[in-house]
Amino acid sequence: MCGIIGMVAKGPVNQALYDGLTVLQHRGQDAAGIMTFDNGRLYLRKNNGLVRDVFHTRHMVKLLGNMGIGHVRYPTAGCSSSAEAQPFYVNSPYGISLAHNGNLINDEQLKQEVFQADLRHINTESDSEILLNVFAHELFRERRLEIGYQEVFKAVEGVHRRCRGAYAAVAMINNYGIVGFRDPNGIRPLCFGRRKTEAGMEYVIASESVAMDVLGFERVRDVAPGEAIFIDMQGNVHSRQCAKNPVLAPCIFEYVYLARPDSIIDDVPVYQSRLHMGETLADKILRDWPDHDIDVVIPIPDTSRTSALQMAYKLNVPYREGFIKNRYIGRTFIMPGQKQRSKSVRQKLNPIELEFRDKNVLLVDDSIVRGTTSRQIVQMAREMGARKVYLASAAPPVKYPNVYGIDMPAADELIAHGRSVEEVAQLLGCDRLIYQDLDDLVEAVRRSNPKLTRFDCSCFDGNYVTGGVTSDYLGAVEARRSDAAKNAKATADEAATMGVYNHA
Ligand code: PIN
Repeated sequence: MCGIIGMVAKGPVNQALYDGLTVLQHRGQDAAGIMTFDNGRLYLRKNNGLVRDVFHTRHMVKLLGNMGIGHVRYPTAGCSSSAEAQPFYVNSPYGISLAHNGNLINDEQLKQEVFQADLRHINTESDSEILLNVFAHELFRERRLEIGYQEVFKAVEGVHRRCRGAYAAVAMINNYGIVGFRDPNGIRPLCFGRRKTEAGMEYVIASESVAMDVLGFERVRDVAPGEAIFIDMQGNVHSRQCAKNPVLAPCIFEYVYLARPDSIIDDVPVYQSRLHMGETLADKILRDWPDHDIDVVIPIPDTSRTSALQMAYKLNVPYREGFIKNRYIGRTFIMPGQKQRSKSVRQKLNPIELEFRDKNVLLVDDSIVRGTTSRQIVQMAREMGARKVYLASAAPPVKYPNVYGIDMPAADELIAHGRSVEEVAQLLGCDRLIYQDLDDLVEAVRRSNPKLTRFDCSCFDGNYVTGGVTSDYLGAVEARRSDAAKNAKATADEAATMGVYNHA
């Protein structure tokens, strides 16, 4: 998962892009980058790390210009080399840079095409570099010295024809402007905003509306699936539907966990959808377990708080904060001769005994993925003296891998994959496990915008909205995502970095 932003303004954009990336930081903490354009030149700073660590004053002063794009990255395929920080850049045609959120599923085939038919070289393992080269090639087809929005939209049409998967992207074309586009299913979010200044209108395209709120922009609307919005350097805005059969099917996991609660995605306030999830989950308990003996509802912070609050209200049971989250998690230092030890859940979440002792507690989480933290949390609740420990998940069982840009483990590492609810409950060690039903989750989100008829729910039901997700493809994804593969890649990356330094 990643966060992207692009801006065409009347004054310098460096600080605004930095601030925008800071509020999109939850979408990726692995790497960050900003590319700006000024007076015929590009300026770039990108590296691994958090936004506040990547950009120092010495970098910021050099990011000149009134137009730029930015990116925060969360690795999707288990890669974390700094060479794959975004934005990416190609110098032909015109000089194009791009920031991408999502994942292409026909990347292998595209990589071949890009090399053999388009005569372009891809230098990283990143599908975002492929997306950039496909876009660049489609723009190059026109072979014009000067272009306008018509050519830009034609190039996006070409991208939609060739690329499969999830992509919300912003691309900056030197001397022309910035185009934002969303795949024909609108799987990953993208929205458009503007701000009036004395010098004229300024425009922004970003993953989430929260970036607009904090920058003082007005959220105009979501970018439609398949649509492209082009803002030229003079500040003229053009938009067009560039896909043949666009069908909006946003990723439902954005509402469950990924997006900030204060964002609005596809006209659904994320916070409100989480309240609704709490309601539908409480309804399920009242329906299936009318004589429940829950004494207290306790959220597992942070995301689940909104749903848990509404659940408690509907169940007419007190809501209590039973876990305190440490906001400042430090680094883990590995001393010579020691093995890496993962931080215990206790270091991140400390329980308050008073809320557990002799009570039947209902713990609420947004989702259960591997189940590793859930198991430890259930254990902690027992150690604190809880009589019964029940666990509710605002999302249905996560059973299938995500191929659209969320870094989820391989299927056999998902605790609910191939297991019944009872089996999962037993593994987690809880007295009762209540999952949201998928229909209820869909209903909870739709209640805020009934026009939404489809969602990508693939990690819950295994239906991949783009089609083309074959078992061969899933096998390859799993091989890349397994813990073993990630460890091997990390060692290789480390060795590569050392090699570079040794030669310098
Ligand atoms: C954590 C949100 N949430 C907690 C993410 C853990 C699954 N996990 C998904 C639960 S927070 S596990 O609110 O952002 O702090 O099932 O893989 O162990």
